[in-house]
Amino acid sequence: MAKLKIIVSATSMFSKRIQWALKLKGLEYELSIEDWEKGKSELLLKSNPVHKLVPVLLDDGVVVAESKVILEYIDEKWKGGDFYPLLPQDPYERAQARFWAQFADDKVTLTLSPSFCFSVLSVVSFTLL
Ligand SMILES: N[C@@H](CCC(=O)N[C@@H](CS)C(=O)NCC(=O)O)C(=O)O
Repeated sequence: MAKLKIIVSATSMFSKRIQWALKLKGLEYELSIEDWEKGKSELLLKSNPVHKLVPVLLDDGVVVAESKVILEYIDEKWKGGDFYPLLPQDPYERAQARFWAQFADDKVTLTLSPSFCFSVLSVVSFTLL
């Protein structure tokens, strides 16, 4: 299997949650780090033409964008056995996890300073994972 690649930027909290998820699953990956000062890379523009945002996951010929979509893809593709489940099994608990993940994206990231926001989203995402 080709190694997973994620397109990220160094300070992106949305990118970090993908890195944590892959680590929790025990999957190896390589990073393609955007340098915003140089503009967006051809790889990013080609891989996420709709939003042109990081993170993007490249998995053996398929491309997945949007961090929560990527998390669900990872959780559904690498499940069972020794793979750590990112979402709880119980439907209500899954709904709660999704609710707070959405809350973090919609509210916390918009209303707090970038550094504090990063800390809060880190805690929230990690709790959910
Ligand atoms: N809803 C997206 C948000 C992604 C996002 O905002 N990415 C930022 C970095 S944290 C980005 O790529 N910014 C570059 C830009 O705004 O042009 C997700 O969850 O993946």
